[in-house]
Amino acid sequence: MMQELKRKIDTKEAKIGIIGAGYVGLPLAVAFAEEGFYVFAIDKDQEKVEHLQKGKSYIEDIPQEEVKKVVEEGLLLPTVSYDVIDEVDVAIITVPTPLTRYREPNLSFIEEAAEGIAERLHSPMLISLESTTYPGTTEEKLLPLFQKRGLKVGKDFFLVFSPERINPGDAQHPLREIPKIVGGITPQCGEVAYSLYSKIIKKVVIVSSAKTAEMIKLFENAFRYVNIAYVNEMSIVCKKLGIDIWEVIEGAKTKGFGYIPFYPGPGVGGHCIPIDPHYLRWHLKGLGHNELLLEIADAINMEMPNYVLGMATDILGEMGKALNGSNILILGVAYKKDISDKRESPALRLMELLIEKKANVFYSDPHIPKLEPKDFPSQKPALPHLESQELDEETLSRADLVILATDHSCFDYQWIADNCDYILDTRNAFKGVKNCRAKIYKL
Ligand code: SAJ
Repeated sequence: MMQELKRKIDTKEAKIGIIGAGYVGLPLAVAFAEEGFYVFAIDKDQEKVEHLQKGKSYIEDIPQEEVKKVVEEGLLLPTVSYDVIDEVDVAIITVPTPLTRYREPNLSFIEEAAEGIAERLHSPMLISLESTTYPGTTEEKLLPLFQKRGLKVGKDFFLVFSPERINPGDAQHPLREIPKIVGGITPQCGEVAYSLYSKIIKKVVIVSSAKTAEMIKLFENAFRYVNIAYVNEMSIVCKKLGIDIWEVIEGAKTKGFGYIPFYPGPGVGGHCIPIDPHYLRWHLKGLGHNELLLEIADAINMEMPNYVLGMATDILGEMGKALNGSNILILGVAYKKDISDKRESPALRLMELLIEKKANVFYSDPHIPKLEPKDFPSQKPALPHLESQELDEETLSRADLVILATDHSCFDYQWIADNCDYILDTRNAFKGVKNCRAKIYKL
């Protein structure tokens, strides 16, 4: 069976079903289709499927013409139906793995996808789980579901975990260039997945097990989370010592080895970094191990919006003003620079805190035209509907305090600093500004 499946992959006869056509699944589907595979992009969002069927892209990194071409060639087949799994040789799961409101893993999307496959499992077939999850998910959750069909893993079907490493907005690291980790339930599983992913990705690395691959993803992202927490705390320490953290970081960078620069900010946003460590922590708690470092890192990173709120309060205090009734302009609400993704954005948490203190909050972010109550962490209906303000002299003059939360490249920092009085810079974005009107405070 393995040889038959590998042959179909090598000859590109193999049909691929990708479940979850989001920022991970869609680029993967387009890449396989461009290689000449028939690819079903399976998504329960009818609107997304219709968009794709019209050859339209809803992912910034995937150009319209790339989608249009493979759809018109009949190689990319968008559908809402799992029934197509009956005819695929490969099924790849790229569904979201968010947190619940209580910051615990929400595996419901993976379970739904796995059940959809299990009902239609046939031989031979490769299943690859890409969604970030805790070590053991593939072996403990997916494998038993598939084995119930009476088929043998590593013989009749092949099961791997292969972490997604898509980096939205990062043109330097396109999908084909990002090394792909593959960990199989059996060595044969890893081999089959290796032959599949090698068709579209330059470097594929087989590791010894699915749970090793699951751990690698969490390990690499928890590394970021902890190091960002470290530099966030050091920014608070340096403030107390009257030392410029940004100069300290630049100084440490001169060493040139044994040090990797991270930068303080208003908090940690995104769909990976603040989320993934919780999958590990939650799993370890279940095993009776209280993971301390991640717990402390989370506390520090989650506290940053509050810390920035405190700085804003002190700055307004110097003007004899209170937060209550002050006009605060937030520059940049995306979770990081030059993208339009606002998931878990710390700027939104900061805005919520300011609104709770009855400040008049408005924002300007060319990447994010509007905000609704559901965009804010608490999702309280009482939160405002806001629209991104045109960044002109009138908007700036309305602000008692301008807070730079996301350092988009499109902002003209010299012009901003020349046209307002007080700035709180949480990203050192104004470092190049000279002789300006504004008094600039920074983390
Ligand atoms: N952040 C800081 N200080 C830093 C770095 C990041 O405050 O020094 C903040 C960002 O502002 C953002 C959050 O942390 O709010 C996450 O930033 P990120 O640069 O880690 O960006 P992400 O979330 O897009 O992370 C992705 C990850 N890619 C995948 O998981 C496939 C990560 O592994 C990449 O290293 C990262 O992009 C990247 O390098 O851009």
